[in-house]
Amino acid sequence: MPRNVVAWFEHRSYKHEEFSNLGKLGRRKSEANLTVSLVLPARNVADTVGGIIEEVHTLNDRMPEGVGPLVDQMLVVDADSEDGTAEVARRRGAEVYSENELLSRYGDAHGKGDAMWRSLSVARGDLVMFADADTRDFVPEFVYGTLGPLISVPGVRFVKGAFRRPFKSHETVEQDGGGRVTELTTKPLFNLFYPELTGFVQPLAGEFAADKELFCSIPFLTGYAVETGIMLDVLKKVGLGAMAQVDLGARQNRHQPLRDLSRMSYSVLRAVARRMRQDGRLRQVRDPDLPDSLFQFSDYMHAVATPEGLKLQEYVEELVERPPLAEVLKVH
Ligand SMILES: Nc1nc2c(ncn2[C@@H]2O[C@H](COP(=O)(O)OP(=O)(O)O)[C@@H](O)[C@H]2O)c(=O)[nH]1
Ligand SMILES: [Mg+2]
Repeated sequence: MPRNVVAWFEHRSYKHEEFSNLGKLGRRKSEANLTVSLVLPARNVADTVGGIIEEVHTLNDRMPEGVGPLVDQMLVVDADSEDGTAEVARRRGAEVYSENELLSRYGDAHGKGDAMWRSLSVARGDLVMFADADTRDFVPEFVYGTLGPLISVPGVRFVKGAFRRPFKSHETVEQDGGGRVTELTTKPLFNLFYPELTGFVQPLAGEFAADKELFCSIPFLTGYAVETGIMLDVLKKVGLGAMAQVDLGARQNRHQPLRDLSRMSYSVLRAVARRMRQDGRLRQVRDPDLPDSLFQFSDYMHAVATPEGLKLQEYVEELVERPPLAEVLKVH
């Protein structure tokens, strides 16, 4: 298993620079007769969504003559935000839907994951890319980098963004202090229960893409469990070999208060627990120190983004168990 993860990491980790030749990318896209929808789930992001849409228009304008735009449809799925998100997005030329009006027979939308699931009912592209709409430093690299392997690497059906996550607090910036739920919940959980996925640097990134057929063939968990569920379900559907990640540089995200992260962590844990039960993995908890262990390795696999690129680090994490002392003293 670790050998597979290491090999996967080597073969399926890309850099956005590899896809920066927009003419080449655009030609491949039109030769394959592909269209792209970009979906931005949005809740009170009036201050950032306009800039993102603008960046994508600019990217489309940069495509060379004759190959057409890279993004054919820009979709904003809005949580009936009260800050004017929908108006801003519409004014900049995006197609805007209220999450509650899409597939309304399912009642009001349950958070981000539900909004994403509903958006598939109006996405027309053969390829669908999701991106968070609360990003301040959104750059075109996010779009062509994430779509790149999907368009140009045969066999790749799912691409996840990877990046460094700075943590800004008042005046100080800690370069890799962000992404706390990912580091403290998702990566340890994957190491124990889904080691196939430990090579992903940002398994919860909101920037990812797949063919629409794949997205339409898997269930979506609602709320903040959505990214975790998609990772597990895509893995089951197409296997690790059809999944890839791409280094997009650095990405600043709006930080959530710690107490909200606690509930987000719980969503991740519940998603993993539900799938483990369904996959029969609950009784196969990986205990690396036990001889009958399903996975014969004791390493903690830690995928990280660094200034020198993506790295997969291995740590030996022993968990030694001492017997109750009373038993030991009885013997002597
Ligand atoms: N439509 C919709 N979008 C949401 C909802 N909650 C969050 N979002 C959007 O989803 C993206 C990521 O959400 P965010 O709360 O920043 O999650 P985080 O980045 O993982 O901490 C942002 O663009 C949000 O505006 C929701 O309930 N409905
Ligand atoms: Mg965010």
